Amino acid sequence: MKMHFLLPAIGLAVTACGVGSDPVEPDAGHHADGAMHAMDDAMQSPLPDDGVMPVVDIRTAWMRPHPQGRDVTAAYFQAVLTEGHADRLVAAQIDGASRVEMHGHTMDDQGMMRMRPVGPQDLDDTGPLVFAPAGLHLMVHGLAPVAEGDQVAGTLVFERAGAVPVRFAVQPMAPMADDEN
Ligand SMILES: [Cu+2]
Repeated sequence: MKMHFLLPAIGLAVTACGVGSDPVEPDAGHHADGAMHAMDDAMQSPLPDDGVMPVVDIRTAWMRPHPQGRDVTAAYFQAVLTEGHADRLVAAQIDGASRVEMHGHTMDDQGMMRMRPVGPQDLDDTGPLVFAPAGLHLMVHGLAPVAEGDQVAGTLVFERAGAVPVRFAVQPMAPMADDEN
């Protein structure tokens, strides 16, 4: 179930992560509270269990270089079920980062795109779960600055498939092989 709460207390103008040239929100400390996560978590329905243990393949994982003087950046990937039919991304970790949040974008009543923390994200066998600019993204806090050409290791944690290692290639633009549908 998707929820579309607005967060006036958090409210930040976006350009946010990846929409404009500045990939990072203007106020990196804007959502220290975890209230949103708790609400989303409470609404999760159980995954269908068909007896097939899901296997998740992570593709086109990349991360933007840090903007000058900032310690927040955004990371993207696609998660594909190569076995099984349903799973759920529940958390993300990135080596060296102090905090990684899953964010989405939503339109406010003035037509402004705003980003907000989101809860666990379901994936199924009909297509990839896509984290991409202007959509879902990982907000990466406290990582030592990365530059184009760097590789950053992390872990995506799925409810059933468990911890899946991922390696993010640092680059300013989405990979060309990106087959976003
Ligand atoms: Cu964000």
